[in-house]
Amino acid sequence: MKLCRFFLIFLCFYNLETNGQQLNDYKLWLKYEQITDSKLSASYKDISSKIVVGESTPSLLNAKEELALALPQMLGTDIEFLSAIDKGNALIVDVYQNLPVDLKSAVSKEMMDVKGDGFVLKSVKLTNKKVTVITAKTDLGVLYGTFRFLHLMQSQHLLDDLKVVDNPKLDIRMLNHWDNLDRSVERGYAGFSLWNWQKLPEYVDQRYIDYARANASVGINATALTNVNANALILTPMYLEKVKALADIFRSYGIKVYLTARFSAPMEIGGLETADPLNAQVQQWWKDKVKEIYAIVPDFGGFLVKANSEGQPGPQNYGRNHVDGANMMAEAVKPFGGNVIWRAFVYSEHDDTDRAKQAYDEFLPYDGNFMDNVLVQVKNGPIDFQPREPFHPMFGAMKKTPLIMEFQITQEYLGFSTHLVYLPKLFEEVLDADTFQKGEGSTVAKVIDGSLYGNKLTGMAGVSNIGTDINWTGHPFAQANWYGFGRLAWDPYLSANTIAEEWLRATYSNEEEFVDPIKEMMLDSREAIVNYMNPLGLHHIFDTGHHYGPGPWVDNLGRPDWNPVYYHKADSLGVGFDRTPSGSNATEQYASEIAVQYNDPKTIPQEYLLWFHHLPWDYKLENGEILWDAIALKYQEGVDQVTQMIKTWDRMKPYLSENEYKEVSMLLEIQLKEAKWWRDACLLYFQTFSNRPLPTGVERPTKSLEYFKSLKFPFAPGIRPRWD
Ligand code: BDP
Repeated sequence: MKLCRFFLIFLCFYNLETNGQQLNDYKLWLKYEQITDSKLSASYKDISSKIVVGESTPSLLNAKEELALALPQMLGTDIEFLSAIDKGNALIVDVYQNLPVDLKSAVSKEMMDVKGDGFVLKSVKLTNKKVTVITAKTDLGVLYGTFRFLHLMQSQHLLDDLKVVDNPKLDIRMLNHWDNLDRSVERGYAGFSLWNWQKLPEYVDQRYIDYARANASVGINATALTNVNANALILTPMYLEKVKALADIFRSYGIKVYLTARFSAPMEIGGLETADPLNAQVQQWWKDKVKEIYAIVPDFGGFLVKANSEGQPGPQNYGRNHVDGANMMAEAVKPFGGNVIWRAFVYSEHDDTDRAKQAYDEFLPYDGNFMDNVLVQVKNGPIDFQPREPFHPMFGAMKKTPLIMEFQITQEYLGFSTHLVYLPKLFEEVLDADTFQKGEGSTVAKVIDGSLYGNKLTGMAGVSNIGTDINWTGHPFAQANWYGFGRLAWDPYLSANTIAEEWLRATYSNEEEFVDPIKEMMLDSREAIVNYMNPLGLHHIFDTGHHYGPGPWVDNLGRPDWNPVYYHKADSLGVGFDRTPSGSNATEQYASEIAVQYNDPKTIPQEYLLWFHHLPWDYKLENGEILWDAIALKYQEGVDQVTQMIKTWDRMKPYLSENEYKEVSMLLEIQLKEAKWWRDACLLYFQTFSNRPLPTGVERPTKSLEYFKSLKFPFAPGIRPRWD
């Protein structure tokens, strides 16, 4: 029976391979291609052809299945599963407590450093044989260790003398799916939602299993299935049965399911007249609902809540506050060990304070008042997932509340799934940023891993970029953003460089001549998009609603803070948002070390210049350029960087299959076209204020500003559905 399952999985992958590049992309970074280096292959065979795997739990069985899938492909030979170590070398894969005594003592020292679902990989010499041990305190740890072991093989590390101890540094490592029940995905650019609600619970798509495998392979252990702009129906019995089916699949891969809770659910599906969090009936409704959920999904993670934000209902509708709302739900899930993740993405149309300041102003007074199973989820920057933002000032300032980082993996403001942009570079920049809130070295990473203030609950969330596209993420390189998010959620101190290399080796090739230049290309790609979209601290100048393409001229939306003109404030005198004490004074929300540096246009890092300053068009930058020229040259630089990416990719043809080459090559051409569109549209528009010529070196636009303004995209993907 088991063999049969292995065979089916194998067959499934085999078939995919015969069906073209997209199908090969389906396998993500788990391609397990044959090792061609004969020495390495011989050494791998030596240590991993005979395997003993503990079979006591479903997670261990998953580890076994993964080995059964991966090793024959990589080694080009059969492997043998044994029930115990015999005379020869062996790979042993089991929880520590089940290891034979001699192996236990051989790894006991390393095991002392293992925490939670961390693991040990170790080569152990026993008389006349070598045993490679993959072990952990938990079965999930063993599964994580197995994936890491296979990854080391895929990336051709020597495994003869293994000694790895690795622990997850954050507790909750979660994807947030902005998936609607009609299977549209808000800000989704890779097809429809993976969750086929209509066919669930009976029909279990192989995709659910492969999704879980991919997540587990990088340590992602939680998923919020539904959009933060929530539909209360997900909490009804019919949908909960479907949620259960998914949770049952994900469980053995260590993935807990969370749901988004619509605050008004007690009224919409509970028949109550209010959703006031201080109302006893409402409180009881949530308690009963939670009890019902846990009876169906015993390891339910908890609720993710967007309340009183962009029109979503919340406690403020009843004159209550975020603490009242979050604690009411936290009280309900507490007896079951659940969490409430309460989002801090709030800004109000009735408040004319700088939008960048509002979340901090609203949440800081509540610090210390949330229950201990509440985490406040904060976006990486104070506005909204822009190509570059300074880190959110709540990080470091909110000392008594665990903050969970929210990154956006889906590229709402970064070229959808058409542009090659390697996001771990952006994530790393935020995680490494120094908040100075407890002296130098108080990085954002230390805030979210709990080490700065000793918070007990920790986590990182990423808004998913996954959909039904065969290659999962639309752009093959967007897979690296899913991968990289997972790796950083596991260890926020990893470098974007290391992660790019890991991903490239597992996904494409181990040839240095390929890995090195393509890694450079990935690492540069984030700066390229900043340059051709939002250079020097410009932000939120996207076209209305869909955020596809430039719209710096937009000034007609209902709320001032939805209009690009609110953010760039271009006029005949200059451009930029004054957030210093002479303006909105947003800098006061940062530690004084930062405020002092940012308040002065001479000392602020140039990449944040126009985020914090309104400066004259002829303001002289350190390099002698005037601001207008610098903006124009940055736009041009972005376009040039994409041209360079195309050249680099072209040089890589010998290392790629025809299809591999072609799919990225076509996407890069679109990226170049759109980079030029951004450059020309933005420069023509800003030129109406600067009244200056384009500096030498900047290509002249071939279309007029009117042309760019006339472009309309009513069917751009990912638009928020009308019903919410
Ligand atoms: C913005 C998106 C919007 C989301 C919102 C959020 O444009 O679709 O609903 O964030 O995070 O980035 O709640």
